[in-house]
Amino acid sequence: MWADIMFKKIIPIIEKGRRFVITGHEHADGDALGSQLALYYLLAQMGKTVHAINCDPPQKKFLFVDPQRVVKVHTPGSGLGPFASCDAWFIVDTSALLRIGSLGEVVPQVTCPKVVIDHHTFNPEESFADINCIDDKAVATAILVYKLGRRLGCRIDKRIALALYLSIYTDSGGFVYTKMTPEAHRIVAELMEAGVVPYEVFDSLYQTHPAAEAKLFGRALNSLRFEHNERIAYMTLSSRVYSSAGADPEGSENYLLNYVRAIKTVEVVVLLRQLPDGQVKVSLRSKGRVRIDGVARDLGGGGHWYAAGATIPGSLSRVREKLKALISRELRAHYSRSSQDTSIQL
Ligand SMILES: [Mn+2]
Repeated sequence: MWADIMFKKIIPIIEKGRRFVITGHEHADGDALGSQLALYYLLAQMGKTVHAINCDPPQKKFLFVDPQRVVKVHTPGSGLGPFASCDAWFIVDTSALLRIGSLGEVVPQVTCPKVVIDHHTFNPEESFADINCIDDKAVATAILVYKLGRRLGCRIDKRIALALYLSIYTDSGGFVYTKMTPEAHRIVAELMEAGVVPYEVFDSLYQTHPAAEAKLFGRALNSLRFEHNERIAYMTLSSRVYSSAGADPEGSENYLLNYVRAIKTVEVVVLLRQLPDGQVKVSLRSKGRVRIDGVARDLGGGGHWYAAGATIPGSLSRVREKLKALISRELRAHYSRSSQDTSIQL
């Protein structure tokens, strides 16, 4: 395995070195933060001096894995500081310099080896590291960090186990995504033996919604309309609804979209939300068969194939009409490509 060959290069660097820096990608998800913290505590266990630094602060919901707040936030323009004398700079959960924000300007300036540990598809054009330890079959970067820790002869203590667990749990969608393996389950078993309590992680991550959000949910679901044989779901929310519900719109949006996307017949979910400035924020989610990035682009926005959005001027009803036409177009294109499903009436 490629990662094994890379471990042979990384281990002597760690064994000989004394000071290390670890960085995760911007807007760190559970895997980026968990891998970063696990590696931090593994190196600290070996008696090394370690700095963990990102371009932006961790999301609040993940702070339970970093009670000592070891992950610091970089101040752009603050110079090289303690990093100038480091023996290696680890970048976890990305191999692209663009994904580490303001630190992308600092990393190329230091002379020490840059070591990427990652599980995303490797793009040589975006690569900057001296060593790329990548296994794109791994369900999480944390699997590689775990294996590296084992090869270094480290103990997986509770702090490390919790960080690794957060990574694997979130990046596997709760151990169900297609990259999940028996090996990853065995590692998870070991993390539980080290003291991780799955229910506590679940509780910290997912049972933290404010009560006001439930009211907002009710209003949003009241506005739910279906089109195209329940394949497209629309929700519309005026700015008045949000202010009266008292919930944080950004925080509840994803939850709402995922809930509606889970309806069996639904292929695409559309949420139209009126912003205080009168514009309409369009959020689109697809189940993974109909691409919606083109729709977002046509509205002047963007995003991924199956999760995209745009912010546009106009009334809720005008924007909705515009979207109906664009999404019908995508559906027609999709179903004319897929010959299996000929029963669909548009
Ligand atoms: Mn990841």
